Amino acid sequence: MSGKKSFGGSKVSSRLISRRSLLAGSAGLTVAAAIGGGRWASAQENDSGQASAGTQTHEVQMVNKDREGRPMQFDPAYLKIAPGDSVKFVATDKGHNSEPILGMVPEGAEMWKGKINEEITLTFDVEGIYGYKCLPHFALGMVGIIQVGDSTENLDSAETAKLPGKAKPRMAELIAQVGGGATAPAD
Ligand SMILES: [Cu+2]
Repeated sequence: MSGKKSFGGSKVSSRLISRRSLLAGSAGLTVAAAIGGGRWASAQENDSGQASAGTQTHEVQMVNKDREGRPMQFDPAYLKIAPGDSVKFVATDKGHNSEPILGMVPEGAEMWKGKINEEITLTFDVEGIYGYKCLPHFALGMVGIIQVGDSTENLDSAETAKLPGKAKPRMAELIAQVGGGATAPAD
């Protein structure tokens, strides 16, 4: 099997062989180097192709008013990403931060705590639902959800987290957007 594969490969490089054998006497060694080089090149193409189609960095803006006119928001407040993707919290407006809501992150996930005005980039490897907040504007409804992958395993426990003031109805809106979760009809 592998012998036949090599023949296929050498067909392509046979032109290289003859050209090189004109230049250099040691044709055998040159051939091996040429084939090896070709394989490395194609392997590199595959690697870079996977990288560009794979992990992405998404942006969440921290704003005083979102695109729909809500005051003190993350935008987008609901974001679905693939495991291994990153999220950058952008300090578009001043006075905001990003940190998880206790009880609203998957088991085994790393926690984070952004400082006020701090732009942080986080990589999410553990699948599940991540509820997070801006600490100064938590009760004003400045909360968000990042869904990593398709797992909704911790959705039920996330739904039972106690949230202050406007965070509660806002989070309910976002939970309704979670893919794979039960979407409650609007009142
Ligand atoms: Cu805020």
